[in-house]
Amino acid sequence: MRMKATQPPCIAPCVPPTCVPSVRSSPTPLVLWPNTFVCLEEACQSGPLMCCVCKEYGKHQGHKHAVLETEANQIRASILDMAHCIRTFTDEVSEYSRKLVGIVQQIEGGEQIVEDGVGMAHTEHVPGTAESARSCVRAYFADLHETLCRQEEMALSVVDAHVRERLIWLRQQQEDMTILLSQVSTACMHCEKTLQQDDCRVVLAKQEINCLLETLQKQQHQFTELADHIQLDAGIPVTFTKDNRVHIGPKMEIRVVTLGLDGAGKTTILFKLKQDEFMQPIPTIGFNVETVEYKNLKFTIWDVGGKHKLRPLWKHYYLNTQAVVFVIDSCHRDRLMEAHSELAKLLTEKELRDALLLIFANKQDVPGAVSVEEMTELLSLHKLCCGRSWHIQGCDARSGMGLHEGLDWLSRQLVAAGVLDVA
Ligand code: G3D
Ligand code: MG
Repeated sequence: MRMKATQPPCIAPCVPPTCVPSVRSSPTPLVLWPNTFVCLEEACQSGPLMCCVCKEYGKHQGHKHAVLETEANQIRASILDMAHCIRTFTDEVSEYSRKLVGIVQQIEGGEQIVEDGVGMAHTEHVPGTAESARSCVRAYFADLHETLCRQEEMALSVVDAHVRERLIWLRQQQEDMTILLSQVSTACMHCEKTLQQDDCRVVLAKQEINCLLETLQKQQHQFTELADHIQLDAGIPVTFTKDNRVHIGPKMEIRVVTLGLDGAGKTTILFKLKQDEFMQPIPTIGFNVETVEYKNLKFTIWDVGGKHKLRPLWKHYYLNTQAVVFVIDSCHRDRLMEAHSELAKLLTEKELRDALLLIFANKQDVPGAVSVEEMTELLSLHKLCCGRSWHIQGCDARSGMGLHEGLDWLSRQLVAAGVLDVA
């Protein structure tokens, strides 16, 4: 609120002074301000001359200074104005203070008197916003805690199942080894016994001994094969996904489905990731499936044919898919809208609701290819993919440029931070 500015009071006369001759014999001329002084005596009311020329000057007492009166009136008016402003200002400050008190009460809450059904008054606690916010936080964390407990239980049950299976297998192995050792020791004892017999019995035992040695060799061979393939390691490597699922084992398996229009470069991408070398792709009839290992992830990539007639089959590959790789041919501007409409259809599929979406803007090596920024704009990706984890990556499937960056994004999304490089 602004206060009205007031003029500083002006005491100086408004009219320049004039010299008039004094009626009294005064040695110096009297300096007068015309119409400044008026005589208030009744006799002078009809002609309020300046006092100095009033006939009865000296006797008349009530003289008024007109300039001062005007000045004073102006000051009075501005004081009144200011008083009005101050009143408004005071009202506003009081109103504001009242609101502050109300807000403090609303935050802190308090007691209020209410009547019950039989007209008895009693006090009731009214929760403030602080209490409501605290309750809200408590409810959120209780929910989170419950979810975490459930997830922890599930993760522990995965570990327990793994340990149980592993121990069953190891105990089975222990039993097999005990049987094997006893068979070997029986064979040894038999051989030793035969060695101590006379020539005739040794010759007679030849076939039996040969049979025994053959069995032993076979068992030894089987054992060596088994020992070569099985790592006797007590470690239980654990990896967590971002949604707090646990994975046990050195590689976490991820099911990925690669979709897109025909000719976009899906098969070329798959081959490049798999073999790291360029192969001449042939149009995909049905699907290709390959396992690509990357960091501690093992991607099972389904490359499904993109021809118009094959697109209704895409939905058969959605189940349990953790990520969709949608490939777009960046040098085919006239097919961008078709790609957009297929992508839009995909995103409405219930089974892909939680799937990550990696868009490969392929063929970036071709001059005039639509850039990642332009593609994002043209396909309104921010709007289309709103609410889900998505990423667009420019790539050139022939050279492999950009492919690993795309997989890196996927692995960052799938594996909880900090446990990506499981030993
Ligand atoms: P699809 O599986 O999505 O149907 P393909 O697509 O992998 O069969 O690829 C279609 C064509 O695009 C192939 O060419 C392939 O070599 C080419 N291609 C794929 N990726 C790229 C890329 O990044 N750059 C360039 N320049 N070409 C690419 P042909 O000639 O065999 O049809
Ligand atoms: Mg193909």
